[in-house]
Amino acid sequence: MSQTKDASFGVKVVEGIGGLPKVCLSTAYGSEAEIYLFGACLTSWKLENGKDLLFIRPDAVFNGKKPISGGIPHCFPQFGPGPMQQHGFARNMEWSLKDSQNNEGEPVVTLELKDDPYTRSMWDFSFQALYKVTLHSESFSTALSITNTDKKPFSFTTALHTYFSASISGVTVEGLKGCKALNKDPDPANPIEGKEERDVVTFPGFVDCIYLGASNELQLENGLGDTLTIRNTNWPDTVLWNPHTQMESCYRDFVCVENAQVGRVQLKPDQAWVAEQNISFT
Ligand code: TA6
Repeated sequence: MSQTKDASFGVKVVEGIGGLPKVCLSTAYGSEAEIYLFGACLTSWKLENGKDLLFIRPDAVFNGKKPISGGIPHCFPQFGPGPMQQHGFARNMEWSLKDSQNNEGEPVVTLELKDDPYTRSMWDFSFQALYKVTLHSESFSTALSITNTDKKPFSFTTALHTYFSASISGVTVEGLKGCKALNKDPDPANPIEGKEERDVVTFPGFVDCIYLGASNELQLENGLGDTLTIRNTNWPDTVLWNPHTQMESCYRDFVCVENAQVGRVQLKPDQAWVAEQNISFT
């Protein structure tokens, strides 16, 4: 890929679908990303060739109420089902754009979410979430930090529920061999414990599996001819999900490979937890 400089790179906020504000990032090298402030959802990541490597489900709504189904929704402060709504509240709240910069042709934005009466009604703690996204020529990086701004301790679980564009019959994920697996198929309420024995995981049917203590580097072949490397720091777990015929209209076109923190993180007042990921085209 050429590394030609272009003057029209940077960060701008425009009206997206449904009139929702969206932050558009573009590098000097032609790559682009879009992040809706609603849910701090990174909905699009394109390389110079214009191909979107992320996926938005056809049933996604952009109404500022329901979470955006696709891209990279946040699950916070709860991953999956539990006392709160599924995957917590961060994905259905408007985050604010706290900072935006250009570092030598690579845009960096930081989005922020804080507690308010709505979050307090479900989770009675004061917190600050900061989500920093940096777009590079052939990759992007995210850093999520959660700070306890309360006077009492709290705990949470979280994930970045990434939807990748894919052709599911050709998808493979490498790097999970040896991990402890919690397989939610057939009963999500009673996951079956096991160990991943395969070098290469494929998606011949319904898949919903949590891998504990996963590698900090995975390789995803998306079945469309692209290889992506998913690296992380301090995201201890990985979740693989494809709904198969539960979503007949679109299951062939995406796969979710999620960096997750399924065990509870405990934070004392003023403590912070930070986890980073980098997703690169190889
Ligand atoms: O991360 C996998 C998962 O937790 C699945 O169990 C499935 O429920 C999925 O997320 C979809 O969640 P959503 O609420 O976005 O439809």
